[in-house]
Amino acid sequence: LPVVNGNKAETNTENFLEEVFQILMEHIRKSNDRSNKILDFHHPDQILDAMDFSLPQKPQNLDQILVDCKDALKYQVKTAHPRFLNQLSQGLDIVSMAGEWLAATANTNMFTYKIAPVFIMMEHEVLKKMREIIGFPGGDSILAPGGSISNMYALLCARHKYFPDFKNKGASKDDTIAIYTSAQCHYSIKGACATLGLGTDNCFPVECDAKGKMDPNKLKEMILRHKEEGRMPFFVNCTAGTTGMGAFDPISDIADICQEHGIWLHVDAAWGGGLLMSDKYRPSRFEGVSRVDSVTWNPHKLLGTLLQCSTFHCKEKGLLLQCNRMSADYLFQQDKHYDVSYDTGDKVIQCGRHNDIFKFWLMWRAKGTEGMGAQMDRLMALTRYQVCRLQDSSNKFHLLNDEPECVNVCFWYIPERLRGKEMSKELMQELGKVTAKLKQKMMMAGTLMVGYQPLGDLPNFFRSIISNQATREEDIDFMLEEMDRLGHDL
Ligand code: ABU
Repeated sequence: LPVVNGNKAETNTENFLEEVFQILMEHIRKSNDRSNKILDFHHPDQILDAMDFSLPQKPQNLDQILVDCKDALKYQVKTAHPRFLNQLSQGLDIVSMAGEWLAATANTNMFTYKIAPVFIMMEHEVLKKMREIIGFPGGDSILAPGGSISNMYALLCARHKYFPDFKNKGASKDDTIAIYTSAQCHYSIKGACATLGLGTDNCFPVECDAKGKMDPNKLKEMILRHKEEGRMPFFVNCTAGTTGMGAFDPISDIADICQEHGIWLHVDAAWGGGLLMSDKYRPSRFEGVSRVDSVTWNPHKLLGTLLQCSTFHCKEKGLLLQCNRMSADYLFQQDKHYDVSYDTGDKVIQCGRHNDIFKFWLMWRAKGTEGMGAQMDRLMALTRYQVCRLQDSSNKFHLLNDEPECVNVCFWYIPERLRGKEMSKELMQELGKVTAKLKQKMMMAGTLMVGYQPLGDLPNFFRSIISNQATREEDIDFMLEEMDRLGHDL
């Protein structure tokens, strides 16, 4: 900061940053104090009145800048609050946050070893370790801006492998291909088909069983039928942890089918990937994962690394570079004096790339692989507790999945007027309406946040997620009581 009022630049800088630090600490304290609200909800027009968003012609002084910082956090939803059960990403891992602060201070781009030597080596180490956990003996990986882009990389690699001309010639005969994914997969698979010119019409949803898992027999039938029709099936996406129910598709059975038909198999473990760290849950959730061609895994979800940290892993080394290389000669000169294979920038579709690794590396060092496994087991134990508590109150809550495979607990809240009735289509519709109304009451009360969604034929239901390490059994008890307090007369 510049010299102001005769104070040295260094003193001004330190004083300013210490004030910012106090604001950040206050937010952390408030987020972890259960007596505080999660949010103070304002409609968009109200928030425009409450805070000054204008961009002034003249500079504002630092006192105003500190007020701006305070206001930004004042109106922000406290996603680290132990009763924020709304999103897959939640909590505030303190070591990971320290890593994010450090990464911001280092402020480097991640495209070349030249300007990010330490962080590039860290990426190398972390991604190698993640591939080992998945079961890829070699291969290649990259960090991407979110799970949707990671999933797109999977389709990009598969497209390049099966249609190498596509990179140069574009979409010329795209009506003969076929891509498969479960009907309950993340929408990014279809999105990637649109973005990559593969066509959403060529992306076929495969039926799921009652638990939300892809039915391999249905997949097989579709592949055979499409082959007879002259299509070329080339990509199957398995979801390991669906966004709604948290279901895991049977990877091993699907790998058998893909192997028989020579189809690329991707596992979207953006959500459920954290369970790869658990000796208890990995075998049942990820049987066969080492056989697949690529994996998406987002540490910023179940593992609790700060947003964002999304990884993509490809079994075949060199493919990412082949399909994305543009050889920009101002960045990726091949005659540099160091090993240019550490210039990772040409493997990705971005140029500028944020340092998303340090916060994950630091967190992993602080917990160890064992610590992260234990954290996963604890989240699953909390999920079990939640299921039991909901079962104990079955007059007030109707569970949709008695044995969740991940930390997704799906249920309806039943207000007094609808208790004791036989479940029917009409009742479900009514409970779906209650769900949206109760969510509104929750938001206005600011004491609890639980997400809701419809799924297939099911009308709106609550989907409670616990991925915050700060959440305890008492918060689950609170959730049940608070929902009943707010919703009994709906
Ligand atoms: N698939 C991105 C995260 C969605 C969620 O938090 O519910």
